[in-house]
Amino acid sequence: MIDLYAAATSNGMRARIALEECGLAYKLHPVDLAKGEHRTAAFLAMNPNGQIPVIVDHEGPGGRPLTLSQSSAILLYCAEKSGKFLPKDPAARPAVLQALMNASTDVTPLFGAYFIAASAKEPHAPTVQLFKDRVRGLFQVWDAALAKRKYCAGDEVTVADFSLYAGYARIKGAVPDMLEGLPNVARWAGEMAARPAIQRATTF
Ligand SMILES: N[C@@H](CCC(=O)N[C@@H](CS)C(=O)NCC(=O)O)C(=O)O
Repeated sequence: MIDLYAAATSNGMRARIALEECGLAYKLHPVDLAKGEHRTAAFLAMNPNGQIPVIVDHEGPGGRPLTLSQSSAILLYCAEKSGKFLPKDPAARPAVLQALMNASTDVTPLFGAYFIAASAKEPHAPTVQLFKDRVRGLFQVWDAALAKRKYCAGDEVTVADFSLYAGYARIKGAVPDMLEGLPNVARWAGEMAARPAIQRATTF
C-alpha cells in the first residue's frame, strides 16, 4: 500500500494520475495548503521542502519503505514499479523523457509563475502577460505536435501525457482562455479526460 499526500494542484494531480494509471493501491491523504498542513513537523519529516505531493511506499525497493517527493519522480517511480507507460527501448525512451520534461519542468513551473504574478496584491501587468504568453506558447507547440501524433510522444500513452494532462487540467480550470483555439490539444485532452483512471485521479 502507498500513502499519497496531495492537494488538487497540477503537481498533486500528476502524482495521483500516476498511481491510478499504473494501478497501484494507494490511500489519499488530502493536504490543505491554505491551512498550512504542509508545514507541520510530521509533513516536513517526509519532505523538508514542505511541498506536496509526497508518497510513502511501504513496500518499496527491496521490500523497504520509501518516502518520495517531486511529482515527476513519483510519476517515474510508479511507471517503473508497474512496468507501464515508460518504454524500455532506448530508441523510444528519449522522446518520452523529452516530452515529460517539457510538461513537468516548463509548463507547470511557468504556469506557477503566472499564477503567483497574477495573484499578487498589485499585479505587474507586463509580467503577468509575459508568463501567460510563455505558457500559451508551449501549448501552441504542443498543438502542432498533436496534429501529427495521437499522444505526446507517439501513438501510445506514456508518462509524458500524464504530466502534461495534470498541467492542462489545472490551467483549464483556472485560466481557460490560455488554452483557447488549440484544436489538437483539445482533442488530446478530451481523450485523456475520458480515461477512467484520470477521472478518478482528478476528483479530490
Ligand atoms: N517540483 C515539485 C513542486 C511541488 C510544489 O510546488 N508543490 C506545491 C503545490 S503544487 C506546494 O506544495 N506548495 C506549497 C508551498 O510551497 O508552500 C513537484 O513537482 O512536486
